[in-house]
Amino acid sequence: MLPTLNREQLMDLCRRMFRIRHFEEKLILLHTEGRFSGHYHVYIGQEATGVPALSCLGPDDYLFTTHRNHGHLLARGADPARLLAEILGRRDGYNKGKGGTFHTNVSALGFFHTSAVVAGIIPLAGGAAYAAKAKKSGQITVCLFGDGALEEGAAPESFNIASLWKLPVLYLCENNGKYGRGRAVGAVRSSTMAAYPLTDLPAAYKIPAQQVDGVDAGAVHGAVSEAVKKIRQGEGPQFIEAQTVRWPGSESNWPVVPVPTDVSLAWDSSAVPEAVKEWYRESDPVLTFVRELVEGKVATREEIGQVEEKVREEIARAVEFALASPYPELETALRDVFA
Ligand SMILES: Cc1ncc(C[n+]2csc(CCOP(=O)(O)OP(=O)(O)O)c2C)c(N)n1
Ligand SMILES: [Mg+2]
Repeated sequence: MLPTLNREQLMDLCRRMFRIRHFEEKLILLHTEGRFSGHYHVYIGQEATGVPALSCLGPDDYLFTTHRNHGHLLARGADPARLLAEILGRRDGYNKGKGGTFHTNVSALGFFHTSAVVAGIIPLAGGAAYAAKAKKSGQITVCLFGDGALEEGAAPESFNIASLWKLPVLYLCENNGKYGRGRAVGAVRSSTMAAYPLTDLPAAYKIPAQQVDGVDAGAVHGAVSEAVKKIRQGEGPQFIEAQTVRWPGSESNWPVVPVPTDVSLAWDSSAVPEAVKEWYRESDPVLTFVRELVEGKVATREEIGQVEEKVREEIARAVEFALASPYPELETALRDVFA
């Protein structure tokens, strides 16, 4: 389902989804070429959650994100060149190369903190929401985390206080189904939680909680815009579990691209290896969105192809920029860091 937005807005969502997909695929390539080392996580397969969800926010709202932050930052408008430079540990990165993939943060876009400590941001998001409420600033906070974060004690403790104090915070839990398959909303899918569906946990703290198909941009946009409206009206915290299907390229410890994304895969999947065809046909959020744009007569295949081409060029420029950026100088190692 397409979000209820005008053509220009829908094409903007399309552009941002392509930007995430091509950025991440290029990043994987750079890693296999040995251009950077260490562990990293990509947002492929969750584009139809982050992009429409963050489009519902105002420019002053606060965000918190995790080890899977690249997609959230790009969805919010981060410059792919500076983001890539950061991930590669370069001086021109958003955090002068000191945050890296796990802690890239863009405060100018409202991101307060990025943390690879699973659930570490959930109490911090409560603090930001409390501050906004105390200052009556009207800002809301969006806390983006994975299903695994609910296993941590920090989650229920934060839900309790957020509910008691009616804090203006949206908990957007992206359940990428590490141990589950299929995407029927309401199906029993959890990570290693004894509480399921996952919405039972916030619901126990009287936080309105719902599940949504995270591959369906329209469903995500509808649920998030409704939740944001309620939070702004002073109704307190809201919880959304967006269910996506894990990208087959993320099955092993190190991401691998089974087939490079090209818009043509939306209509012809013959180039996709048989073993992963089902995901690309049924669960790829970018290809699903593109098909909906064409079926809904929002854009032609050619027009969407042109958007993708521009994104490819932009990502190629980002790679050039990031690789040309020097590493930080040794004597700056202790600057801008907390100790
Ligand atoms: C407190 C803590 N425990 C364990 C880890 C190791 N760890 C990194 S990612 C991850 C899985 C997180 O799952 P989820 O929150 O569902 O995010 P996903 O990677 O599936 O998007 C774990 C356990 C960590 N980073 N922090
Ligand atoms: Mg997960």
